[in-house]
Amino acid sequence: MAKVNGATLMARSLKQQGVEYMFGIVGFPVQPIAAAAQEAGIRYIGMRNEQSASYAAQAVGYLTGRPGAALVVSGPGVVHGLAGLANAQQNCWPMILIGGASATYQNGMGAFQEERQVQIASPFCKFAHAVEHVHRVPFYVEMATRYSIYGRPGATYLDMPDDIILGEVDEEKVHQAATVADPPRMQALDADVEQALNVLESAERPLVIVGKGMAWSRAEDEVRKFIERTQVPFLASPMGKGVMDDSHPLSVGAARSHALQEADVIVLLGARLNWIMHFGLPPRFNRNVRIVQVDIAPEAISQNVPAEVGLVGDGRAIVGQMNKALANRQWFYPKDTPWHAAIAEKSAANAKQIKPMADDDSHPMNYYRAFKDISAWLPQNAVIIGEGANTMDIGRTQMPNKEARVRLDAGSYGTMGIGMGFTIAAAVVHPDRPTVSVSGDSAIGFSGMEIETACRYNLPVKIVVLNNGGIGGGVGPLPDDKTKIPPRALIWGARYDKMMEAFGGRGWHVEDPTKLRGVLDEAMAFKGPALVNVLLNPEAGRKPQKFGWHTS
Ligand SMILES: Cc1ncc(C[n+]2csc(CCOP(=O)(O)OP(=O)(O)O)c2C)c(N)n1
Ligand SMILES: [Mg+2]
Repeated sequence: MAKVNGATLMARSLKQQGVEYMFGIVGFPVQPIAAAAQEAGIRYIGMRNEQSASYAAQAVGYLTGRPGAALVVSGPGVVHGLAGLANAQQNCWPMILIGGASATYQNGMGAFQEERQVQIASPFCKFAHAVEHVHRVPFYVEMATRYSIYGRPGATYLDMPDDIILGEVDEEKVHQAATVADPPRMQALDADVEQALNVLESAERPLVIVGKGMAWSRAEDEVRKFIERTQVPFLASPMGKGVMDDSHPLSVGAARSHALQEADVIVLLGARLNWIMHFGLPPRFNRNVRIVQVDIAPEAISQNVPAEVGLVGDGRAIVGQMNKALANRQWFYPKDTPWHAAIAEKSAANAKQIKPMADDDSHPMNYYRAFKDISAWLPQNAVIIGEGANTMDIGRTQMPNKEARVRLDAGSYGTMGIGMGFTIAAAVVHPDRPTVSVSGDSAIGFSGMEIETACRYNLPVKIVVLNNGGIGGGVGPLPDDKTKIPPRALIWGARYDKMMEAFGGRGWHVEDPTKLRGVLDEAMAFKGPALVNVLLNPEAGRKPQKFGWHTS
């Protein structure tokens, strides 16, 4: 009778569940799983740190709708992978972490890299389990897949002990599992949809907030129809950007603070009132703001601010319901209102404030000058990854998106180090699109060795490092007394471009802003991985803010 081992069953089961990409680092005991994955037709990408592997796996999940897999060795490999689990949990992105484990018959004996892996993974996972019999591998992979994408998406963990990976069973004895269908799309009650529209109709200063939940549910057509039909101004969350075209006239992006502060009714579409949205509380929000909330998770309704109407279910299905219900109504938000006028006025004032900085050709340059050329250079269909503090926050306002699911950044967990994993994931999922990462010089350091990964697979990623010599700004030349180096300082002008060249890609270093565009064009024309290191003034900062981004 034909026999099959655990590694092969794992690979076949993942493939059956629509898992097309695996990121990992091999070693004891997972090498056979990586080999079997390639054999089964899964694209395997060998990474340099398990953090990046698990960041890449979740980006694949978000971009494709099926979880990506991360494969890590026992003990320290799993511990590194936890960073990705935590990030996936906060972002609500699906992934499956597969941790090798020491053999079950050595449990508790102090085996090589022995760790209580299911226990440490559990707090960050929707489902975490050890596989205890070879024939049950497909059962657990089905469960891990289903939990990762059904309901609120998130991370799952499977523990694969050495003796399960190498153990064999008769093919006939394998517990076959069904293929997980795409998630069912739950709808809201029609009466609640009507109530939501009643609240919206009663608004004087309505605002729609579009979150990445809409991108996840592929609701872009429905959301676009909803905004066009209602004519309500909208604000995108950092990764909800592109569900609506950022350049749409109803976007309040450039008047964010004002819109949040003054809106009297907010329709939250797949976005949470967490720190990114200042918890929905004063002084950043109107004290009496009324909330209509669409979310896939019932327990998310009314988080931080009680929702007047909660619509629980799939974003695309529910916005579609709202569009249908709107067919029976005459109402739309009028074009000539003081609310539109106030938003337009704030946007214009914002643009006026930025213009002199964007036009400033002195060097070292400031952020807005760098972003002027970067955004003019960005191809419209690019996947854009942003990472850093100022680099990411300013980049969010200065690099527009036209499409859904093409903006990835530090996200709900504010994680530095995601950039290279996300960039590599985007490049393998979307070989047809340019992948551009704009990273701070601190941010690039967290996973910088993945530059070798990008070069090894010859992924044509374009990385721009905004080099201000520090975390949120540096000090320029460092003091001779090294004990006096400020904690935020890095080497100003460090040549990250040479890291790229060291591994076979191409790098450029730019100090003169008038040279920046030409260099960016050269980098784009180059067929392989490229890094453009842009020297910024260490003192450059954001335009003066009424409130800081990171504080409430
Ligand atoms: C894992 C992790 N460690 C530390 C931080 C704290 N942190 C926030 S932003 C940032 C880096 C910002 O500097 P940089 O990437 O150079 O961007 P800049 O603001 O200088 O443009 C750091 C270290 C974090 N968010 N995540
Ligand atoms: Mg910096």
